[in-house]
Order: sequence, then C-alpha cells, then structure tokens
Amino acid sequence: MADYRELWKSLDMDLEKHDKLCEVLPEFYEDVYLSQKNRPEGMNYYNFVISEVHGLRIKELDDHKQNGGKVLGTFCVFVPDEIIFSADAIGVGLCGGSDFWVPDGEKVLPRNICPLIKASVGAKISGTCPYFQSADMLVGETTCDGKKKAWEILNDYTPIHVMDLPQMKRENDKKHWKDEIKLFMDKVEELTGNKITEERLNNAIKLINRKRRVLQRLYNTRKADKLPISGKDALLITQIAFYDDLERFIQKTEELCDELERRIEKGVGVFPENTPRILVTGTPMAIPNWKIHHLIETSGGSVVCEETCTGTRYFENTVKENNKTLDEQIDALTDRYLNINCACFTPNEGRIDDIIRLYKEYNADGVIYNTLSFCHTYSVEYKKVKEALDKEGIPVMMIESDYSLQDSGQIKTRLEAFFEMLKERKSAYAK
Ligand code: BJ8
Repeated sequence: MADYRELWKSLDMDLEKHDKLCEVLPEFYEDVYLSQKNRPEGMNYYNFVISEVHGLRIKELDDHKQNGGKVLGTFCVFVPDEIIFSADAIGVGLCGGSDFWVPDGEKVLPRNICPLIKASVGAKISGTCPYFQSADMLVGETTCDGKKKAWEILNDYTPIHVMDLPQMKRENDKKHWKDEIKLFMDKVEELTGNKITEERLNNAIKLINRKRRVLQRLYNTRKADKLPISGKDALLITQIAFYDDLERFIQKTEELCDELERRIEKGVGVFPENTPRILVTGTPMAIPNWKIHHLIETSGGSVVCEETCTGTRYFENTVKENNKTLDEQIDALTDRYLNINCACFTPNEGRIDDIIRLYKEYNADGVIYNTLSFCHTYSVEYKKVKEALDKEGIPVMMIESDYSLQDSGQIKTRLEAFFEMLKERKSAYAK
C-alpha cells in the first residue's frame, strides 16, 4: 500500500491513534471475510476497496478538493445525495460502525445511547477517521433524539447543517420536507459556489438511480434458491456504496452481478442446501459492523436480505427522472425520500408491509429483528412488527446488541436454537 501518512497529517489526524485502528482492521477483515469459502471472484474489488479504505479513496477526495471541489459527510439515507452531486460535490456516508470509536464518543456523550452515535462522534473527536477529516461540511438530520442532540456537540468540532426531517407523512409534512430540501440546496450552492441547474440535477438523479438499480440487481440474485453470494458480502457491498466513486462502484457491481447470474444458471451456491434463509430487519450496520451477519452465517444460517438503511431502504424506489422544471425535480426527490420507512416515523405501518413483502420475495424462513442497544425507535417498534409477523405465521427473533463482541457467544447459542427450529418447521411443512 502507498504511504498516505503525509496526506493523513495534512488532514490533521491523530496518527498514533490511527495506527492502532489500522492494526486491527486487516486481521478482523481476514477473520470475517477472507475466511469464507467459494466467494465470487468479483469480491476481489471490494477486498481491494477495504484494503485502501483510508488510502486511495481519501486521496481521490483530496484530489477533488485540490481541484476546488467539496466533500460532504452524511449520516442518514434521508439526505438526498442528488443535491450534493449536482453541485459537483462528493457525498460520503459517515456513520461509525466500529467499537474502536465508542470510548471517545463516551467522553462527550452519555454512555446509555446508541453505539452508532457514540462511534460517529468518537470518530470525529479522536481525529482518526480520514473521511470525517476530509468533509467540508457535515449534514445531520432530526431523526432520533440521540442523533439530533449529538449534532449540537459535533458542531463544536466542525460545521454541520441539520435537515429537519418530519416524523409523520401527512401533506404538510411533505411540504415541509420539500422546503428542507430547498434549504439544503441553498446551503450546498453556497458552500460549493456552484449553481444547481435543472440539467445538473437531472444528471445527478440519473446517476444515483443507476447506483440504486445495480444494488437492486445484486439483491435480486439473493432471491435464488442457491445463494450465489453470502449475506456478509452483500452487506459489505452496500456499505461500500456509501463512499466509493459512483461510476467505478456501478461498473464493478454490474460485473459482479454478471458473475452471480452465471452462478445462478449453473446452480452454484455458497451455503449447503437447507441452510435457513434469514431476512434481517432493523437498525443500520455501518462499516465495519459485520457482527450480526457474521454470527448468523457462522451459526448455520444465511442472510438473504436486509430491511435496513444499509440494505433495501437505501436503494428501493428510484427518483422519477426527466422532470421538466427544478420544482418538479424537487417534488420527485421529496416523494422518493419520504417513502423510506424508518422507525423514527409515526405511525410506521409501511415498514411492517415491507418486512412481510421482503420475507416473501426472498423466500426467507425467518426474520431476525436486530436493534442497536438504546435505539428506542427500533426497539419500541418491535412489538408492532412481531404482532404482524405472528399473524402471518412468520418466525421472528429479536437481538439487541452493541458493537462489542462480549455477547457473541450468547447470541450464537440463541441463533443456533432459532435455526434448528426453522429447519424442523420447514421439514414438517415438506411432509
Ligand atoms: S433512516 S435508521 S439512517 S435515522 S442513530 S435511529 S440506530 S438510535 S440510524 Fe437511521 Fe436514518 Fe432512520 Fe436509517 Fe437508532 Fe442509533 Fe438513532 Fe439510528
């Protein structure tokens, strides 16, 4: 790997502490990812991206900045990337998924909030994440209370624009969200000095839609009886989609999909037959949070789909293209984004419908409802989801966990019992 120390230094990073972070990641990746058998060849690209996660991509962002471009860091799939890219800026997802950052987050936040928030804040204040350090502006949003209040703290370290996301989906909420998108547009224009024109926004809408479509194509391959790719690998690809170069990501993922479709034709799968197929639903899994997928796929299960923001919520529903005016384009963005069913909305019946639909589409055997510790919106919503799934006869298991590995043994035992039950259930139906 090239030497990026000068670059990191120029980003005002804590190099000593960053070295410690870089020491743990390769071994961790090897254990979780490279140990898998029969991985598709196309995964080599994503291995490469991970090996260069703090290197090449940061250099690309730096080159963009040297040429007068701006980088914006986001934390939620409600923030419209189209606005960012139409002003020739680059958007990168910044949610923290590593336990490494939690202690720094706890220096300024209470311990009893969600690890995603603690890790995100910790990543910034420890000066160990080059993505945070590259961002000219962060974009927060009023989703859950923990995030909303964390922006006030992050604002002491770096400029942050906060989008006021409504928590209901009535007509006036739509109007409000449209106004918020316009305000965001003004802010991005001011930061970049670039005017967002109809043509630029149209192009950005098309580009981001292409990214969504290739992810949809990837997920479609997971509907096959014999899974051509593991859930862990699919999760990794979605996580990388949040920060990789768009054109390259689309091209490499199309190539991988070609390979996966060939595998389906030939009947090549990565799991033994009768491995229980699991739909995971719940809180997002920010890179490098691979914990639940790894536990599932090393305990006798396979993940076939994620109803999460690092899954279908990120790419389902494209934005209507070829609108005639800027106003129509903003309407199209408003509609697409307010269609996402996050638990911070009330009521949130749409998410229940999504879970049931995806369970059927992906031919799943059971659902794992995963929530990060102290995430109230998702943990409270479990009751409604469980009632609906019970009615449909869909088996569900809830896991509440943080980024540490302390509870892994206990979760594994529960998963093994759940998968046994799913297998028995399936063979009873088959009789
Ligand atoms: S659209 S899920 S990315 S808010 S930070 S709500 S886990 S306590 S991330 Fe999210 Fe947008 Fe919704 Fe998706 Fe819970 Fe943690 Fe809050 Fe979280």
